[in-house]
Amino acid sequence: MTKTSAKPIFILNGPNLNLLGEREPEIYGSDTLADIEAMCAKKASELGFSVDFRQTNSEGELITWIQEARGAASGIILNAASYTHTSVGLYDAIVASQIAVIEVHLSNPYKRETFRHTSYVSPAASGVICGLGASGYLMAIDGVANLANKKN
Ligand code: CA2
Repeated sequence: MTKTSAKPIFILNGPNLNLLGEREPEIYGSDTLADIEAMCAKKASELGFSVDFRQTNSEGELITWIQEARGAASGIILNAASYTHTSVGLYDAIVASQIAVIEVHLSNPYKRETFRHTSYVSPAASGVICGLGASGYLMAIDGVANLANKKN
């Protein structure tokens, strides 16, 4: 069923992800963030959703966007990048948003430095996908669509 009236899926990206494709392709792959946005828009449209795809280097802006998503989004896909490992503010915003959040990471933080093994997002998230590169975003779109369809 096509849901042209469905609210957009917010896809929120944190600090330094604007650099994707420029450096560290062995860790993060060679797709740019614009490439990932285009893949996500295509995948979402096949499922009857649109995406609102954003990137910021600011923790406060990420929190403001999570607050905005309540009532305005079908769900959130969140790659909070380094703030994943540091931000109680993000945890509080996700809990307050009462909206499905799927945490995504391109790399597998658990295979990396120990400071990446803690996530302040995971305890508040509906699901977590990591280590699968850009395709993790597409899997997360499936996840948000399933959760949104169950709810409606
Ligand atoms: O694997 C992921 O998606 C991460 O969220 C990426 C974050 C990192 O802090 C997390 O532990 C895991 C870093 C994003 C920085 O992206 C860059 C891309 C190209 C060059 C340099 C940084």
